[in-house]
Order: sequence, then structure tokens, then C-alpha cells
Amino acid sequence: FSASDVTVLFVLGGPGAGKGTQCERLVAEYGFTHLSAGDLLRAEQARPDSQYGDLIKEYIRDGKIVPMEVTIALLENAMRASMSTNPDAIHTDTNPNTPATTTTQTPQNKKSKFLIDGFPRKYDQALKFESAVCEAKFVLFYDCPEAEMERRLLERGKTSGREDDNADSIRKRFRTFVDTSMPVVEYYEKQDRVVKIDATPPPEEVYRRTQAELVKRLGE
Ligand code: UP5
Ligand code: MG
Repeated sequence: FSASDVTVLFVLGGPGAGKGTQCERLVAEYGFTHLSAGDLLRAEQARPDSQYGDLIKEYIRDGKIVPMEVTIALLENAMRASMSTNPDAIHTDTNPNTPATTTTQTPQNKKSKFLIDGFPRKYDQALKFESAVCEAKFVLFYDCPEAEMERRLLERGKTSGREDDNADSIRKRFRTFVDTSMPVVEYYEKQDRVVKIDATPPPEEVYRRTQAELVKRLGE
């Protein structure tokens, strides 16, 4: 994809920082297509004939990063599906767990805008995606203290059914985030491509701050 045809924003932040919550609002108001790498991996894992099901399940439970070939292929497919105006190409997946993004159609004459949520989580993923798929315009980084993220995830874990919303997996996810994913944010910070937003306040306030930054950066 060429950056002149599509706008890609990476949405990063620790586990439970509120990436998904903010993306949902941005979709509703600004017509972004939201692609959560974690959601795409969970949908792939749930697909009965997926060759990666067991691998994804194990990686997610251990808070480890799934090999990027899998994740990038899922993201690229989802971008293509969303950009296609051919309904047959869009509704190929009848899995109810598949994120709603595949139903968002963008006319080809209009620039598609993607929020890539929870990706890249590793330096080499960032380089590969930007060289092979599309350059990102900038990174929205939701910054939240670990104690608050832990509180949110344990609370959500009571009902989410997510296999990684338990104390043991949460600890591992935090470690991976600090050791492996924060260096990606730092890499983009050095290039002055990070918009950092304090994700501690309630969702409405975080969203207001996000809007203010988007107005500055995209003229939205
Ligand atoms: N909540 C949200 N905002 C709040 C606020 N401002 N105040 C109070 N509460 C707030 O929110 C989490 C919870 O907090 C919700 O209950 C929400 O209501 C509340 P959410 O918006 O879901 O936060 P988010 O940052 O999206 O948290 P998530 O758990 O999705 O983050 P992760 O980054 O851990 O999960 P993800 O799905 O991206 O990845 C899961 C796993 O997949 C990874 O650990 C990894 O194993 C694998 N993965 C890869 O291998 N590669 C990838 O590229 C991506 C994922
Ligand atoms: Mg999420």
C-alpha cells in the first residue's frame, strides 16, 4: 500500500492501557478502520482449520509475541478486505468472532484510514511492516501506569473470557511490553513520530485529548 492511498496510524500502549476503547470511538466519529492485531490473532486462533491455532493460543497465554509472518499476513489481508469494494471479497469469513472491521467498506476513491492497534510490538515487526506493507503516519501511544492497567485487566477478566486476563498472564504481558515493545515506542520517539497521551483519566477525557492531537496532526 502506498502512503498516498492509505493513512496508517499505529496505536500502541501497555496491556489494558485502553487502545481498543479509544479506537472504537475513533471509528465511530472519524471513519477509521480499526484493525486490532490481538483481535485478528484471536479470530485466527478460533478458526477451526487454522494451522496456527495452537501456536497462537500458547503465545497469547504466555504473553509472548506471535511470529510476525502470521500477524503481518492477517493485517495485510484485513486491509485488503476492507479496501475492496467487492462484497464477495469482503464477506468470506463467517466466523462470528471475526472483528467487525471486515464489514467496513471504503470506496476506492476515498483515502482509507487505518488504526493498527497493538502492533508493532517488536522492533523487527516495525521495520518489516513499514517496508513491506505501508508506512505509518505516526504512533498514538497510550501511556498508563502498570498498577492501573492491572486493575483494569483483572476487572475485565471477570467477564471477558480472554485467556490472558489472569494474574499470571498479565505479569508476563507486562514483562514483554517493557522488554520488547517499549523499545519500539522509543525508536519512533527518536524520529519524532510519537503522539503520547496520558491514558490514566476516564475514557471520555482520554478521548478528548486524542481528538485534540488528531486535529493538530491530521486536521481532522
Ligand atoms: N478501560 C479502558 N480505558 C479505560 C479508562 N480510561 N479508564 C478506566 N478503564 C478503562 O481496555 C481494557 C479494559 O480497561 C477494558 O475493560 C476497558 O473498559 C477499560 P482496552 O481498551 O481493551 O485496552 P487495550 O489497551 O486494548 O488492552 P488489551 O488487553 O487489548 O491489550 P493487549 O495489548 O494486552 O492485548 P492485544 O489484544 O493487543 O494482544 C494480546 C496478545 O496477542 C499479546 O499479548 C500477544 O501475545 C499477542 N499479539 C502478538 O503476538 N502480536 C501482535 O502484534 C499483537 C498481539
Ligand atoms: Mg485491545
